[in-house]
Formats: sequence, C-alpha cells, structure tokens
Amino acid sequence: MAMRVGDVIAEIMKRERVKFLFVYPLTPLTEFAAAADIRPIVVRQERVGCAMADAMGRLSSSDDVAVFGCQGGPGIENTFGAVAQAYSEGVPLVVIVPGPSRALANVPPSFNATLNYQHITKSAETVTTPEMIVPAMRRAFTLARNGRPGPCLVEVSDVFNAEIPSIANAAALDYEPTKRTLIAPDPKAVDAAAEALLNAKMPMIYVGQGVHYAKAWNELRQVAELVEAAVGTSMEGKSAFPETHPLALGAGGPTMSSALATHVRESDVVFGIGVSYSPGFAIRWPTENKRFIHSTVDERDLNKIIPAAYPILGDAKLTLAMMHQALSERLRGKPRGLTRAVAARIQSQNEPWLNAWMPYLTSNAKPLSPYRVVYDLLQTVDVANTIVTHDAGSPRDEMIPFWKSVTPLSYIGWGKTTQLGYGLGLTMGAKMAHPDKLCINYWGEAALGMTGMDFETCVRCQIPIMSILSNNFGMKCEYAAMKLSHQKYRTCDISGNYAEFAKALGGYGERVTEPEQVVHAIVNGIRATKEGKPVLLEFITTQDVRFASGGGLPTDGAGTGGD
Ligand SMILES: Cc1ncc(C[n+]2csc(CCOP(=O)(O)OP(=O)(O)O)c2C)c(N)n1
Ligand SMILES: [Mg+2]
Repeated sequence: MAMRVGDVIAEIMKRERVKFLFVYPLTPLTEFAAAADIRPIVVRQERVGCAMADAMGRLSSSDDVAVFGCQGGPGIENTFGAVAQAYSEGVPLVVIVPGPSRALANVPPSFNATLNYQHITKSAETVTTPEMIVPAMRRAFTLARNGRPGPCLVEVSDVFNAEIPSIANAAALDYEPTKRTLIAPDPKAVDAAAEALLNAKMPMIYVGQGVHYAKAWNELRQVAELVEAAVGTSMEGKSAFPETHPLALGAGGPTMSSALATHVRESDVVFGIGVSYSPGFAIRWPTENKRFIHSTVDERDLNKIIPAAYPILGDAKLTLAMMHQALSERLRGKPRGLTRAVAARIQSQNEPWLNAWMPYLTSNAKPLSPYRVVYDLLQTVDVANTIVTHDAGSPRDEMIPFWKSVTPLSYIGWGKTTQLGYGLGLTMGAKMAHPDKLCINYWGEAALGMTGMDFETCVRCQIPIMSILSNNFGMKCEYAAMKLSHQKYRTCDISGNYAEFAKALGGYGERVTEPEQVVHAIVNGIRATKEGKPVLLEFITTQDVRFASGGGLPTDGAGTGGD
C-alpha cells in the first residue's frame, strides 16, 4: 500500500487546518478532499471560490491559509483575476490545480499555469513527480503566510493519482503544519522614529493591513494613546483601530473624512505602520514638508512611492511593542496630556463636514440616497458583530468614510486593484469563517453582474449572507467619462430586478423604494439570515454622484469618485 499524491495533498490540508475546499470542477482534488472529510464548496465560478478562500486567510490573520482548487486550462484561466486581486492585496492563499500532462506542458495551446501565474503569485511551481508534492506543499503554505502574505500556486501535472511508495499511510507522512515566524525590526531604527514622532508638531499614525496580519491591534492602541497622535487607516487597514475612538480619523481611499484629509495634508511626521504606501486607489500622500516613518515587512515597499526618512523593516506587532517601549522611556511612561486637544481638533475638522453630509445620510428622497442606506445599516446592525465589505465603484466610495468599524477584522477593505464582484465571495468566505456574525457585502448592479450567480451557492450551501444592493440602473460613476457613447448608444445603463432574481434562486429578496422602508427591510433581512436564508436587499438609489473625495463636501463637485 502507498498513498497517492491526491491523498497526501488532502492529508496535508488537514494538518494545515484547512476546513473547506473551495472548488470548481473538474479537479481530482474534490474527491480526495471529500475522502478526507474536508467539505468541498462548489461555487458557480472560479473568482468567487478563490475570494472565499481569500477571506478566510484575511480573517484569520493568515493562521488559516485556505485552499482553492479548479480545473486546469479553462478553470485556472478563469481564476486569474481572483489570484491577481489576492496578490495585489497581499492575501495568503494556496491554489492547487491539475496541470497539462508532462509530455504536453509546453506545447501550445496548453495553458501552463506555472508560467502564466509568475507575476501574480509569491510562488508558482509544477509538481512533476509524486515525491515532489510534500516539499512543494510545505513551500506553498510557508510562503503564503510568511512575510507579506500572498497566493501560491501548486500545479500538479499528471501525477494526481500516482502512488508515493515511500509514504505507506498517513502515519508515514512526515509533515508538520507550517509556522509563521516574525521579523523583528532594528531597535536603532525604532528609536530614531520614536524621537521623530515625539518632536513632531502634528504627528499622525497611518495604519495598514500589516496590523491585521500581525494582530497588533492592542499594541497600536497603546502607542496611539501614549504618543497621543491621530490615527487614520488605509482601506485594507480599516477596523484595525476603533473608528469611534477620540483619536480616530477613519479610513481613506478615494474618499475620506475631512479630518483625515486635513491630517494627510498637514501632518509633519507620518508613522505608517504595516502599510505599503502603494499607488492606485489608496490615499495619495503629499511629500513636501513631511517626513515618513515607514514600517513594513516588505523591503520592496520602501521608497516605492514616498521617501522613507525612517524605514523600519519588520513585523507590525513587534515594531509597535518596541515603539511603545522607546516612547515610554522618553516620556517616563506617561502621555503628555495632548489627547484632549488632538481629539478636539479632529472633531472641529469633521463637524462641518459631517453636518454637510447629514442631509444625505438621513435623506428622505426618492430614489433613495445610497448614503441613507449605508447610514441606516450602520444604525441597525450590531456593528461589533458584523463583517462588512464594499465593492468597486460608488459603493466603496460611499461606505469607506461613513461606516464606523469598532472591532478588528470587522471590515474587509480592498482597492489595490478593484475588480467588480469581489465583495460577494469575500462575504461568503467571511460567513463560513464566522457563522455567528452578520456578513454583509454592499455593491452595485454592475458588480452583481460579475459574480451574482453565486448567490445560488449561498442558497445551496447554506451560507446566509446579507447582500445590500444599491441599484441605480447604471454604472453611475462612469456616465461622466462615457458621455458621447451613452448619449448615442446608452452604454452606461443596466437593467434588472434583483430582488426577484434572489427569490428565484431560493433566497430572501426585497426591493426597497421608500425611505421609511429601509430600516424595516434591513431588520427583515437580518431575521432571514438568522433563519439560514441568504438575503439580497435591493435598494433603488439615485444616480447622483456625490462623494467625499479627498474629504470633500457634497457641494464640492459631482462625478469625482474613482472606478
Ligand atoms: C472587473 C472590473 N471591470 C471594470 C471595472 C471598472 N468599473 C468600476 S466601477 C464600474 C461601474 C460600477 O457600477 P455599479 O456596480 O452599478 O455601481 P454604481 O457606481 O453604479 O453604484 C466599472 C465598470 C472594475 N472595477 N472591475
Ligand atoms: Mg449602478
């Protein structure tokens, strides 16, 4: 007797605490996983299954790296977008795919995944002999969860069913679960940064996803409260710091609060912790009269966009703990009593801004204001026990400044690349990771068009998420850029009744047109999720394009959101 390659993969998955196989047929892995009591979740398209695995990795801070499997050729071709998204966001993930036969791996038009995935994975390798599988799996899980997390590809050529003579049974399989090991920063670099922070006139802390992966939430709070600096986050870092805290500025992408925008402009020292300072849909940092402390685990982030006056390479938790100590020594363990003034400054910057937005957040207009939907949602759900994500387009820009996260990893932020439809799979993965929490994705109907059919997976596999659809019958953020084609050929319009769609697939659907129905529908939706039904609430919203771009007011000009 000997184990086959597929049996060994399934056994290794179990040892790596993999509970589900997110999968689209046909791959032999589905059968091997089921034989090992790992439940396959069969989705309707690859992007969604991969996004589910992605969410599991994120929400466990990479403790539980999840696996996605699919067919070679069309399956792995169709998975490309999802892996590219995970790579850009720095998300741990292992993708296992059967490859073309060894004989034809380099003969066109065979799709050679190992070659084609080179630029969107941390590692991509082909297993061509049965014995290679164990070290290949060990490498993939190790790389996925260490350093800057990311997706790793294992392409198994025609050896899935081959026996490994040296492994008679599971007891003979020499495989320990891989570990995450941390890189501590240079104490001198931390010391210099602490000095700079304390000498700053208007310091701020800018928090990225690295704080989530390092589970450094407590350390972050301790440092913020000791140095008494305002704290803003990237979209990925959202929920790393309670957004109701007096020192909180909120999260920023294309849109943000006025206080965050003001601090981005005016701070003289910015302590970026667990951030990449990447371009794209992230905050664009001015660099004049500003010095940046840049803490990251990835040396490729340093001096990528902003000049790093104080580079610190290392894990965010260790960095913050050392920073706390360095600050403590200088302050004799006590804050300087600045908190009240800093909090008052933040409040005075946000007050007129929030007052200007309040009529939209509480609007009684028809079609509905999307801000009213977001605001009512925030007032109605148990925020601490809810996991939320936005989608690309206006939903992201409407949600980021106004949703106030209070617990770590309760918001799945993204936007390094912005693939419409990503949010659904993330929320499905979140619900599988946290069945007791309310899991919500907020999206538009163009996003729904990309992945919406996987609402059927929610029904079939009993994944009772709550989808909040802002249906404005068009790609509202694109009209301004597509004027002529729209005028001549109506290129921006979209149609459909998605509450009916949800019902037809067996879920709970409700279409909402009246402002006074909004809360009611949300309450109905929450109840349905508790009864085990996936929910799609379709809010008919305005095409009005007002966004808090760069901390702006609703009157600052229309059509300035990103896409
Ligand atoms: C896969 C993909 N293709 C194209 C885009 C560009 N894009 C961003 S938002 C958007 C339209 C969004 O429309 P909708 O989902 O209805 O949201 P709305 O802005 O109307 O609320 C498009 C085409 C994208 N982000 N992702
Ligand atoms: Mg739309």
